[in-house]
Amino acid sequence: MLTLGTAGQIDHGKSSLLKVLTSIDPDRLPEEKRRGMTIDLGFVWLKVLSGEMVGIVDVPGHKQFVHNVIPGLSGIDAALLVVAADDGWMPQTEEHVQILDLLGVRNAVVALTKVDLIDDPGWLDMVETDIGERLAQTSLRNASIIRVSSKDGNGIKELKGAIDQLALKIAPRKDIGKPRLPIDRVFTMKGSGVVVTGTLINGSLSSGDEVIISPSGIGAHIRVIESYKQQVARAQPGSRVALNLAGVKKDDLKRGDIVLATDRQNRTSRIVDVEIRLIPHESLKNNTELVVYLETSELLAKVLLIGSKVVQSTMPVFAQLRFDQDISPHIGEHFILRRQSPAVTIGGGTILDPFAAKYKLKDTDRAIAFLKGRRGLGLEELVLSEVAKHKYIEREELLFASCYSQAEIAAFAARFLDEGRLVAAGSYVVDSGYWQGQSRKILDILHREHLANPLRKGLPQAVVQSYLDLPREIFNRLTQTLVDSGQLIREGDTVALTSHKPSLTQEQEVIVARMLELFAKNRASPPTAKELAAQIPGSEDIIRFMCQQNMLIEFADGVLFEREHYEKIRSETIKFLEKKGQITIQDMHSLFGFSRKYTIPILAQLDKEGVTRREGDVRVLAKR
Ligand SMILES: Nc1nc2c(ncn2[C@@H]2O[C@H](COP(=O)(O)OP(=O)(O)O)[C@@H](O)[C@H]2O)c(=O)[nH]1
Ligand SMILES: [Mg+2]
Repeated sequence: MLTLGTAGQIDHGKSSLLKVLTSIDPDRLPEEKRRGMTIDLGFVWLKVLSGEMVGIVDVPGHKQFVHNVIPGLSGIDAALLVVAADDGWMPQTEEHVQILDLLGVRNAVVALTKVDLIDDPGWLDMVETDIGERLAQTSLRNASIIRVSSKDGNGIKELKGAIDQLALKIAPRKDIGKPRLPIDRVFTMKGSGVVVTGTLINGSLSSGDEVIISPSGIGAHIRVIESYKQQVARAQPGSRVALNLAGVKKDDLKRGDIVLATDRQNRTSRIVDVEIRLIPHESLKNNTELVVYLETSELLAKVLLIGSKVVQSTMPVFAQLRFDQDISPHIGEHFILRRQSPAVTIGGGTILDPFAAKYKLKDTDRAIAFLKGRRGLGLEELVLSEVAKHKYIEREELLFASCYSQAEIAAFAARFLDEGRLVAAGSYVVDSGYWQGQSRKILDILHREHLANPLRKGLPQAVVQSYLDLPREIFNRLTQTLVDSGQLIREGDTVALTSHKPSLTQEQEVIVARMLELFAKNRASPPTAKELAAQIPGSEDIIRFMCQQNMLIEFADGVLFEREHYEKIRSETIKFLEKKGQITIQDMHSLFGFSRKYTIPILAQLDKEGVTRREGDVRVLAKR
């Protein structure tokens, strides 16, 4: 499936040529018939040698209608440039060729029309030479020139042959599974409702599909698809299609909107980083508002030059387009820049970052480095720079708005994961530099924590995570990696540096000795955490440390016991139970001298440990 577009000066015979080539009149509007000129886009089609259908978009050649030309030429595979033999190269030939060049159209055939009007073969040679020289500077430099007359049919067969050859040469449009139909016409048809037309790219659409209109996000249903006046179940990328849509009104749709297969494709943006190139003898000042033709839409945007104040040559420069409305842009899309008044084409460019942040002067170097890497649109650079830009990104989201399929993108990501240039963390891919930075940050946070609180075991993971602002999946993967590599230890939900050994200072050792003395002196009523805190400032950390070191054990309500003492109580309690079968709070009091304040937490602890079991007011041995 292939789409051609005509180009060239008004009255050079574009529409007549298509009529002879295809037997279809591309001029359909009553006004076009009356004035004998093309005003808006026309569409015809042709079967080529391979049996394939080739759609042809006919564009108006009058200067006044360039705003209709560009939407027609964006999305074409090849150009049919028409130059009248009597006039030769004219201003609109020039402007259309510039547009084709800026849109990156490389395939073309030139029809030198109206040769029936010229008797002097020398003249024809001269015009051909002129055309060849002018095209030599453009993307159309390889186009062949065919002399034709729509009046007497001379050369039409040769032209058809050239189109056959072109169709064989051009690689079929890629199906990347993300169909886009930039709408170039909207109309209603009696009995079937709203119809939109355009050149389908990047994927296929089927009748019955639910679709999304961008940028509005309105949903619609494809009732019928026609391609070259034939009803088809499925339309292939590269073909001209007309969709009969249900569920939308004509007023909801306009040229420039895009039919997308999924809501996910409708990621909108207003700030886009691009590379632009001016046509010769044009200049552009920073912060100029221009008309941007992107796919089939006509938009206004402020153009901010990145790293320069003015452009005065045809050397490409980086820029930021700030649109006054939402668009759903794609990496690699071409666009045309025109002035508002006078309405002239001054250049064009390619989208390099569809979701850019507002450019600030201080970011210039970084922005230029980033865009330089992307200008070739190579997937390798795009993947790496995209992950670097986001630091981490969900795999599914990676370069979704690009001219590549998700499978192609995933294959590159997988390679970089293997090579360690990216890191996988759950559903995310993470830039390896960022990953290492975050690892260092975790180690640093813990290092500082251990310095500040040498007695503490470490920090709860949640606290460390709160310093980092990372998705849980990535944080968990990061800490796990640090644990696996032996840099971190994890106990419960606490993490610490492996090198960290909580230890006491000399003064703290004195405090510990004092505390142990208090425990030894008060066997039946050991001091609680609260009581210790009141007597000994700074005892909280020491108590926690002593618990961690198994010197103390803490029960409910801050009741503390020396570990050895508690273990003795436990074994004596078990002995008592083995003899008596049950134990009461009174028994505990007579055995150890404990008041309820101690007995209840101790019995609760024994229950918890599975030593005892409560039965009414008494404890019995738990069955083991
Ligand atoms: N003698 C002659 N006249 C032609 C030829 N092709 C087109 N014309 C005439 O040129 C005029 C403009 O043609 P049209 O196809 O509308 O040009 P367009 O503006 O480029 O689409 C019409 O009057 C056509 O009849 C040709 O090959 N020979
Ligand atoms: Mg015409």
